Amino acid sequence: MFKSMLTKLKESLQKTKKQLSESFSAISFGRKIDEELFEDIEMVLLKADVGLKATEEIIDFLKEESKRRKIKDGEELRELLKEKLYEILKKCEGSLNLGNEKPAVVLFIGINGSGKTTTIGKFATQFVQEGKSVVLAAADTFRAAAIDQLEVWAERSGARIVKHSHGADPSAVVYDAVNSAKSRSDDIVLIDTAGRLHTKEHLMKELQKIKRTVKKLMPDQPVETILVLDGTIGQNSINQAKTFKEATDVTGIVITKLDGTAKGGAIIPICEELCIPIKFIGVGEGIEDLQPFDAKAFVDALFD
Ligand SMILES: Nc1nc2c(ncn2[C@@H]2O[C@H](COP(=O)(O)OP(=O)(O)OP(=O)(O)O)[C@@H](O)[C@H]2O)c(=O)[nH]1
Ligand SMILES: [Mg+2]
Repeated sequence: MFKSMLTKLKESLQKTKKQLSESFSAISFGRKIDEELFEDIEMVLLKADVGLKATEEIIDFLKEESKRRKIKDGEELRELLKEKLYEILKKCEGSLNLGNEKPAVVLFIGINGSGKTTTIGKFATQFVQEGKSVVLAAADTFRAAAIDQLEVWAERSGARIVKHSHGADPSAVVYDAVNSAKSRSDDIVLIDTAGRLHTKEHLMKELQKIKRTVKKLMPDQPVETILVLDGTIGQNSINQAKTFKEATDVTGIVITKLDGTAKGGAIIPICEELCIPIKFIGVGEGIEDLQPFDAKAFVDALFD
């Protein structure tokens, strides 16, 4: 990872760092290791949005390993915590699956305002900079301003946009986008969809229809399906994600808005409970503020 990216990551995780590793140090440094200390650490982890299940697992690990390695004080426990978080998060790294044909198809889904369109804009910019030809499919035909918003991103990034009018069938837009990209041998189609509550069944069905549409045109091509989760809502995104996962095959996660939230610790239960690769993270509103998720860089940024 480039140095500038690491700096940005550190900056954006400041609040989470305070909530997680700095609170940990504050209560554990200079203390002897006993049951009372573990109870205090448990509180710190829970407050940092690490969640009940992951917290229990981490505490068990700290107890066992501190005994086994004959660790005597809180400072050394910090290294153990780092080690455990890395072990958990490492399992969730993953890169985009763009398949072997042209175009690659990436579908973005998630609840209202989670950051889908912005994330698409960031991806489009990065792909165009790599010399790829990118098509944006304006399949959010529900919200009036959504098509205009995507159009701005198309201009900014240098991607081509395929759009229909407000209220059109999203699958029809997707059909046109993928079909035209296929005939022009474009590299990638990024599909923007309307924000939807995971509890609305007909909206979830719509996602399945979009996928079937792609599959009809490109039966052998994977549809990389990215669930965009808002990092500022912390653990609340887990239940949301579970319902999306039930409705459709989610193949990757992007967690946005990790800058400016203290709830970034939720990435740990998101990783543990969903078992879906976290492929990228959003660390700001700018074009360049999308980074591949790198477990080591993430843990280092939280602790160093
Ligand atoms: N700070 C910060 N803001 C972000 C990030 N990603 C998105 N945003 C902001 O979040 C807000 C919503 O982003 P959109 O991309 O419009 O979200 P959406 O999921 O497309 O929203 P709907 O189409 O209404 O469902 C915007 O103000 C974005 O600038 C991020 O990583 N960091
Ligand atoms: Mg949008």
